[in-house]
Amino acid sequence: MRTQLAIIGAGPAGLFLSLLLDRLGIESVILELHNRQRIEERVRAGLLEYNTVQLMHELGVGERLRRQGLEHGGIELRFGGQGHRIDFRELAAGKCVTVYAQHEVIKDLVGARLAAGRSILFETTEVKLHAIDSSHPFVSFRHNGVAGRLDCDFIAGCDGFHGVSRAAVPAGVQTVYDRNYPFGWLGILAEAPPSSNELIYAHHDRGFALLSMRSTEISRLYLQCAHDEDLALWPDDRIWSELERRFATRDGWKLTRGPIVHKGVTGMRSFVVEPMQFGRLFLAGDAAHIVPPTGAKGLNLAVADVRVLAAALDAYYRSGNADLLTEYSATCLRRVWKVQRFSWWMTQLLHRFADDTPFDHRRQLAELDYVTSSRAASESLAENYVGLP
Ligand code: RFL
Ligand code: PHB
Repeated sequence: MRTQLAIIGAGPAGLFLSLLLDRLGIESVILELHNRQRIEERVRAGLLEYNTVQLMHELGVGERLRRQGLEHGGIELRFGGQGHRIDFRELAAGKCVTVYAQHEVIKDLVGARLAAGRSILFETTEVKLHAIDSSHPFVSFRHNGVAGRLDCDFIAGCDGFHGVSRAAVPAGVQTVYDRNYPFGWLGILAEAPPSSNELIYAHHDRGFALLSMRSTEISRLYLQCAHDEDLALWPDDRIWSELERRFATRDGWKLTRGPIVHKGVTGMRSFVVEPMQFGRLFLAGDAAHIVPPTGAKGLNLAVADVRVLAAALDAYYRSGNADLLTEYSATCLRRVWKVQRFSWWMTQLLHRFADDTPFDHRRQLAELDYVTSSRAASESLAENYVGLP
């Protein structure tokens, strides 16, 4: 089999890339480890930046998003028992964000790709990258029990943090920048109407909590917990009581309870590998970087990477000019590091760290007070949250 671009992984990075390339007349084949149902049901992100939403519309996959997405013109930061709104429309040039689940994005993208008659090889195992530092790279794999080989011009490693692409780069070429946080998030989906129209990021002595949603009927809520928290210790009632304590306000705000239909624990890390390219292999999305979810950036950053890659491949195939491909890593990393900074900043602002001193606690509260009372500071938060240009 031969194609122009072999794409490893049908997550947001791989799927957006394939649709962008299709529009440019560049052929690609996607190799995905899991089956269609599994990738279309995986519960993950929920918040799309302004630019991600625009791209869905440009690619002609925004129809369900237009109907079902919930536009949010602000968020609330809650601390000291009081809420403070950050108004994006006023502070970020009229921009807003949209709540629309990642697995719905995946359904829209997979549907569009298959409807266009392009393939995704689901349940492809034993993917191995070969000759990535030559002009004839190829990928070997097993599909439907049969060994296969895909020859290509370039490979896009879009296979997430645990994929095989990053590991194909020879040792010593890349530098890893890594930070683990000594806590995780316990996340639930509940059949309960969201108790607020907008997201609430709550700072509390007992730890961080986040109120988000998936629809007007389904709430998505998170609690800061241990990174290896045992879910067996968290019956539904304990989760709701803990959420109520962390979201409590002085004026008696009420959290609506409902049946919990999904529970999970997510670890938190910041991770960047540099450079994001080696030979004919280009890493994109979580394969190259991870951010803690506090800034809601992971999916959006994956989309930003593949936009850069698609534009560089377009220039290459149109004119033979490889300059943009050569600059791919440096171009992406400028955004990656700004998003890393923002995600770290939101994380350190809102979470409780085990070694926090009373000084750290007072400093956090002062920073929250500053962010919610200074126009300059709240503008900076809003500009980063809706997505840097
Ligand atoms: P993905 O989504 O991990 O997709 C990688 C794909 O590659 C496949 N794969 C392989 N295929 C072939 N061969 C192999 N050897 C393979 N190994 C893996 C996988 O099956 C998968 O289909 O990476 P991608 O495309 O880079 O997308 C990244 C995003 O998924 C991720 O950053 C976000 O989910 C992060 N994130 C959030 N991002 C946001 O922008 N906004 C949010 O609100 C947000 N909230 C979150 C989040 C992530 C969370 N968790 C669970 C980590 C909330 C949470 C709780
Ligand atoms: C979510 O809805 O899953 C979500 C929203 C905002 C975040 C992280 C996750 O910062």
